[in-house]
Amino acid sequence: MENLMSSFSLVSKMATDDYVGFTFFVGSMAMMAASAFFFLSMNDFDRKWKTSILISGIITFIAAVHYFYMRDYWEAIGESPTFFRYVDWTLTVPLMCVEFYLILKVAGAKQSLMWKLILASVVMLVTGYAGEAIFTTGTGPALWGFFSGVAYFYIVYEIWFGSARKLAEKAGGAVLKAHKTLCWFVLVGWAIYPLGYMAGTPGWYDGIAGLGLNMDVIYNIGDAINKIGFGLVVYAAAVASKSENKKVATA
Ligand SMILES: *C/C=C(C)/C=C/C=C(C)/C=C/C1=C(C)CCCC1(C)C
Repeated sequence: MENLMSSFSLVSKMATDDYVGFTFFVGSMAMMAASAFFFLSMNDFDRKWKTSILISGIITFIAAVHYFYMRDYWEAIGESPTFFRYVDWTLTVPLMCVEFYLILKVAGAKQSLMWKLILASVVMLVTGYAGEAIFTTGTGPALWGFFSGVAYFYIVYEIWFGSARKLAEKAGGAVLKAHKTLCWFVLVGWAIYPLGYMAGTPGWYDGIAGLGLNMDVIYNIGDAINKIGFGLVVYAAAVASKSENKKVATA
């Protein structure tokens, strides 16, 4: 009976100080809840914003599915689920670039802007994966982390000072406000990830693991802020633009 029970058991015991397991678990629930919220509220808005909110929901939904896998992987194997992590990011970060483009489309953003951001984000993630999973010894993590950082700063530059900025200013109102907030997410929220990378590189800052702040805990906090927060900014912009339109209509 005991054997039967354990072979049917879907959960394993989670230690009370297993912060990685805990944040994977809470993360999967938060991502699911956020997805339900975005999917159920998207029909309150006109077409332009509906697509943006749909994508917010797809981002958190893709993350939720990966979080289920990552939690299980962590519980079963006790290692960082680097592969699933980067598959998740490679799907969701380009979708965040699509969000930037969709928001700026009213101001005449061209698809080339979207592709530039997507390409830079893929370079950032592929080189980050190389430093985290392939070239893990000697100068490998520093070198590939540096390449990844260059791509990251290109994205920061493009949205803060490049053509994306000019388009946002042209659009004004709710669009400009959302763009500015999302710019801060990329500058500050996304900077959490290189900190996680450094905490995960042996001999660098892995000492802060003593605080329970290991690489995966840092990545999980970053994901919650950036995926759910990012989506909520888009949602808030949709709400604001709705009341802007109402004002125009009744004026
Ligand atoms: C939802 C997931 C998001 C927003 C992931 C973002 C990931 C990054 C901004 C990662 C950046 C990295 C660097 C800038 C250098 C070191 C390697 C990375 C991949 C951790």
